[in-house]
Amino acid sequence: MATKIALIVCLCMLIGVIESHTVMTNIVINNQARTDCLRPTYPDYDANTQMGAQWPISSADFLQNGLTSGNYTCGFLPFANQPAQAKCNVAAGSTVGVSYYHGAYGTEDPVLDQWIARSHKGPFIVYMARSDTGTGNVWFKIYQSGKTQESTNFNNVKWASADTLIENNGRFYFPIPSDLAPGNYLLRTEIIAHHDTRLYGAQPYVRCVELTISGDGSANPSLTGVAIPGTWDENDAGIRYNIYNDFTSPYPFPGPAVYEVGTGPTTEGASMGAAGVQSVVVGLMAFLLMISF
Ligand SMILES: [Cu+2]
Repeated sequence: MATKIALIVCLCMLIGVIESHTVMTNIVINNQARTDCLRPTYPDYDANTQMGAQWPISSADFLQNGLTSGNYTCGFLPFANQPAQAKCNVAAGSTVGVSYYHGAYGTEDPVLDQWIARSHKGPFIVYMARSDTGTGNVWFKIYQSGKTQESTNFNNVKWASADTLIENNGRFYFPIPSDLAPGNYLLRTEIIAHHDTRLYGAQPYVRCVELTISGDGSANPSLTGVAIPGTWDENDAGIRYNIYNDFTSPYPFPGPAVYEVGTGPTTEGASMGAAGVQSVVVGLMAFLLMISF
């Protein structure tokens, strides 16, 4: 009996180790943590598939779902293309947070590693798309953070993940562009953990949130957006980056440049700005003057 119990305990610990990565668990808007506008993901642990919510969408030991699969858009299918229970209202220009959870798994520090294991070094990147599905050339990057402290000593180099995330008690904060046209958007968060470069370069942790943006902006950067997947793959320099060998060189972020407020294309047929209305009125008056002579 004692050996049976010992065996069960041992198996549970093994499952814990297998599952020990991280997952985004909520979005913090106006100091309120919301879970209802997150796209679904795996249940915490699925015994049938031996998969869990905390799995990266690809890794050295999970090759079949790479950065060219539909899983890369918002996370594991079929979960991640199911609608969220609700959309979260966010004012353009406001700062939001997202939280991660790991649990006291494995042999690393159970307190400090409750959000993510400290080994999981890499960037944190956020995209948005004015889209319900995230398919097509719709994604634009709104935020990225790579190395947060440079050093020629590996032990003193800090990364957004896991160093800054752990320092911030499991949360990243970033601003929503202030000039976005109001409407429904997907927000896509991605941690790319670079601790395991053996086969596949990286472990991306991806999840999407459904937002309704409010404000009086008119920018629609999705008009010049990129496809995810499809714009880069597992051979991208930012995926292949080796944190142990390359840490003194700049981190080459995958994907496009971060969207700069004020530079975006505006929504076709969107409300005309005051200057636009003025020029139409002036033009019409000139035309009436012309035909009256
Ligand atoms: Cu991991």
